[in-house]
Amino acid sequence: MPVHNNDIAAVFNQVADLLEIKGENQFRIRAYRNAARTVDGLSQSAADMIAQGKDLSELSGIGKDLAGKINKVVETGTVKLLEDLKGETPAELSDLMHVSGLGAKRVATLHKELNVTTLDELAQAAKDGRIAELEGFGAKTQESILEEIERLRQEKQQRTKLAVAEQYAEPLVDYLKQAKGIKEIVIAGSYRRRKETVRDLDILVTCKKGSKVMDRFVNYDEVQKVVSHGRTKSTVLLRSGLQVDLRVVPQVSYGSALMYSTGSKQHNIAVRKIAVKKKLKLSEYGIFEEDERVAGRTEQEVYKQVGLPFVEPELREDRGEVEAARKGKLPKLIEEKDIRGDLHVHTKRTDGHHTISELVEAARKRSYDYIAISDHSQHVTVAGGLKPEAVREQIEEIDRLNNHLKGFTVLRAIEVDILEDGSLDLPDDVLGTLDLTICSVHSKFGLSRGRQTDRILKAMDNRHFTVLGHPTGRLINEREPYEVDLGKVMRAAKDKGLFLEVNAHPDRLDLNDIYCKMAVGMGVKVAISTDTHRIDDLNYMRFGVGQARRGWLRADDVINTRSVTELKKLLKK
Ligand code: DGT
Ligand code: CA
Ligand code: CA
Ligand code: ZN
Repeated sequence: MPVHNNDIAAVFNQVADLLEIKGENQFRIRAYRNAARTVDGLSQSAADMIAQGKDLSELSGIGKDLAGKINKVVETGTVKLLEDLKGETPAELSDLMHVSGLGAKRVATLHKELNVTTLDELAQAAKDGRIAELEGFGAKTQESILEEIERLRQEKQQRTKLAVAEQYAEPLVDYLKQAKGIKEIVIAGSYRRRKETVRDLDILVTCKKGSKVMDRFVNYDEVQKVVSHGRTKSTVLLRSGLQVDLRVVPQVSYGSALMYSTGSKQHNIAVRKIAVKKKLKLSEYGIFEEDERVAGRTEQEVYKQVGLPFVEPELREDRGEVEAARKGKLPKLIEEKDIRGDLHVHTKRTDGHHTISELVEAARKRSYDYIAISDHSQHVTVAGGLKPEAVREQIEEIDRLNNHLKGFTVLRAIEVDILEDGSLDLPDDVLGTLDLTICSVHSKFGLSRGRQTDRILKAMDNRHFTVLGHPTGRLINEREPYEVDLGKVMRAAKDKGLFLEVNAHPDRLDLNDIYCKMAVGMGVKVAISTDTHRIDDLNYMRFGVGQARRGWLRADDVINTRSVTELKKLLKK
């Protein structure tokens, strides 16, 4: 099994947790935490970097010793230090550190005094009333520990896909907007950063004095449980299981509160560091110079005060955006209105639900200039994949349609399977009549990393290959990506002038944000496509664009921002 960056980060975080429980030196602990974060934020797999002979000690916060440890984790899945620590301190104790309100000291005490090692034992000890009796704990702490464990258990269940969260968020916001005296209302947090999944919704409101927005919130029909109800801050659980936080802030703090609750936490910390250097204090309440508020009404104002241009929410992940902002090198991100057409659309002929004409009409309503009809190829029998003869019929239909259409083009395409041996699922003479091909893996997900990569590379040798469809095959919360070396794939795409898809379907979002950033870094262009099966699916474009923005993509990095003439030139290369 190849070792992923988050596995390496998990090893370092666990080392840090166990060192902390042991009461070790703070600097040493912080070094491991920083290393975990650095590795987690890499836009490339550390294992790949090592394989390419790169020196990891050149990464910020990674010295020779840590670089050596990363090597060990890649080789063996762990490091000796962690195994030694586990010999002295039960590894499960690091889970307890995630119960908020329990720092390392308290975890150590609970272990020593009550022999608690797991979350279950902790819950039992709390239920028995044994925690309240410990010195420095008390009944209140005991109660909040129980609540925290319950919350953690729920959190461990899945994060909510962004598209699903939207379905709950939009009606709620419409409902809140009807409260008297409301001024601004915005959903901040990971939702505003357009992260593919969210844990909860963080809503921010400004309103006139005496507004009843908070009461309105806790009395919403869909509320299953009011977790807390305060004057400026409340939390509810919706029937869907989604948690929602609502905060009311004064207008003078709106910008700083918005920035704070948009996050990410790491981005906020990075910006705050810059503020501190300028002798400014940045908090959710505003920017203060010697206790005098100098900014806070708008986010623009807050960034400006610390000497930065506005940073788009999708970039706020502490993946280099603060540094880029400082140097005036933030990318001008792609916007949905830059998109001129959709390059992955299915019809009734396979598993879609509409005719080409219906799809054309819907695409024209979105002011597109073109769509590519890309039904499945024969290998996908469950979807009624097309045999060569059926592809020819479809091409004739497309050509006839194009003769009548003015100012709109239907492109001839196919979503052709990449077979196990790397060949494409249709003969060259058929593929040669198309404007583009979306080449996808739909079978044999379990191949080893080497074989899966070779399979795709071989497919890319076919001169009719244009776009690699949903490049990792993952389904969010449902199916892990297959093992593939996308670094190699992208290098081949770059060499041959081929493209990767950002599949905008909210269950896929594949390429993800990290891989989008990797593509930009390597100069590989992408197509953002919806994989439409029903007409409404064309609206998924916004999720693809959101993911692309999180991956630092500009309009120029995306081929379907081109006019049809320019696009055809790119496809011919
Ligand atoms: P999620 O909910 O896991 O999908 O991700 P977020 O980013 O929405 O996280 P959440 O809901 O826990 O917190 C919302 C924002 O509040 C977060 O993005 C940044 C801010 N925030 C939360 N805790 C802290 C903190 O301890 N320090 C700072 N600076 N900001 C925080
Ligand atoms: Ca959140
Ligand atoms: Ca929250
Ligand atoms: Zn597909």
